[in-house]
Amino acid sequence: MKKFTKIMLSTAAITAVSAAMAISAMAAEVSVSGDFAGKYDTDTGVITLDSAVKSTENSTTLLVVDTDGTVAEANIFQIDQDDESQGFSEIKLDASKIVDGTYYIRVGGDGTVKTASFTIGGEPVEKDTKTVYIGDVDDDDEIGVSDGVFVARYIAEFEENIGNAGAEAKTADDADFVYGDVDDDQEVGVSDGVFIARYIAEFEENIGNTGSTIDIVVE
Ligand SMILES: [Ca+2]
Ligand SMILES: [Ca+2]
Repeated sequence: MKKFTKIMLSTAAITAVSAAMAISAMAAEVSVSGDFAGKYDTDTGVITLDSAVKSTENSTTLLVVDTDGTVAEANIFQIDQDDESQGFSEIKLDASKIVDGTYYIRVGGDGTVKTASFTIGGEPVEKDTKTVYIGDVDDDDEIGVSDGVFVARYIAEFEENIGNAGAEAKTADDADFVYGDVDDDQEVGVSDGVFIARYIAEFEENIGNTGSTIDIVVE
């Protein structure tokens, strides 16, 4: 005898996660991976499994979504009893209640347990950034002689009067940034000094990125 019972329970377990955590605004789709694959759409709250996990004649398969791998009534999102044609492949969460964190999807009940997980966010979305001019190492928002001097002193391994030359930071896109590096090789070397000097002399070629702006994350 076949049953087609599907029970959708509340999202209480998810909402219990600290509301202080930021709701992620990152990529609209997050991949689900583990014993099975799928994706989670952060906009719609729909989890789609690539291959449905099918029940057998005498088993019950549970879909449990939780944040620490435990199974409890409150985090059983779907009970699929022998829906042989579909198994289940899609489930909808309340996207507005999902906060950053790692979620585990556990499918079992027929003697085996399969687990997959997905992670939303992981770090604050809102970062303080400031716009800097590439090559500006004395932090006066322009490229001038002192920047060239500071970079030259940094290259000569002076430790004073070098401004920010050689200091590392992250860009708003999470790329590495080194103050004074205008040829984008992640270090400050002679070519950076030459490019900055050429920029000051108003050359328009062979100046690297000197004078361009970039958004830097403020620690
Ligand atoms: Ca400057
Ligand atoms: Ca460089």
